[in-house]
Amino acid sequence: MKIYNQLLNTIKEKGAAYLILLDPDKLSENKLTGFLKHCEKSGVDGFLIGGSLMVNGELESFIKKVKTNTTLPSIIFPGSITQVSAFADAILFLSVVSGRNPEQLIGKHVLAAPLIKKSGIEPIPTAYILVESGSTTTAVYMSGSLPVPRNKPEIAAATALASEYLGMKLIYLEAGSGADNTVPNEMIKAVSSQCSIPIVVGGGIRNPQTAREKVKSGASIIVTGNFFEDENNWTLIKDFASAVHIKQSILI
Ligand code: 1GP
Repeated sequence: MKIYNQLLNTIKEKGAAYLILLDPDKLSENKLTGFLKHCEKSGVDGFLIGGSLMVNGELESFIKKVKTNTTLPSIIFPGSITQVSAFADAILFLSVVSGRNPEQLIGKHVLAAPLIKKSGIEPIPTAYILVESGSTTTAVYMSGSLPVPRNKPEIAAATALASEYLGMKLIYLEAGSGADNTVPNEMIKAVSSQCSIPIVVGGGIRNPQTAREKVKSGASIIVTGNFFEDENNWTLIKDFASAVHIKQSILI
């Protein structure tokens, strides 16, 4: 549980952790090195790597390049069972607990488990809760399941609590990459009032203030992806990091 414990330590020290999602389809390998350096000096705590739909990117060579250019943890955020690589540090072992599609709840996991064992990387059991966010997101479509209605925080809270009782180590409240609306603060508060494991929040977060609101509502890990696909936004990475690191900053 090395990487999981490292995340817990970061949460304890800084108040919350800030992870950036790297999608090999969207970040070209020639821009990658510069981006990683920028993230390191801006206070990012680690990377998620993957995507619901990987069309062009070659995951293995991408992860190798990430690992040679940063010492920050590289955690696979798999969209399918082909996204397992021994070169990463860990993998979110995601079960789409918001849905009722058995393949996404346990089926794919049976196929992936031996591959993860063989790779030697650390699986982090994660309850993945898709939250309705305006229009149909890739994650919802690809999972073949319904998201939790955004005005039903009590459903998210009960789902998260059941997941914790089942032994999950993280709750991931996902609005979806590029979501119109982020996970509602009320929902994060409801989940946090029920659960003692860390809550990850991602999807549609486009400014540091929003990231800070999610942390104040009870998120322990914030994930952003899309926003930094535009190189002009890279100077804002440090503002996101200090907004998330609520124990360390006086900002916002
Ligand atoms: C990670 O899917 C998110 O949970 C990333 O979302 O690309 O909208 O930041 P964005």
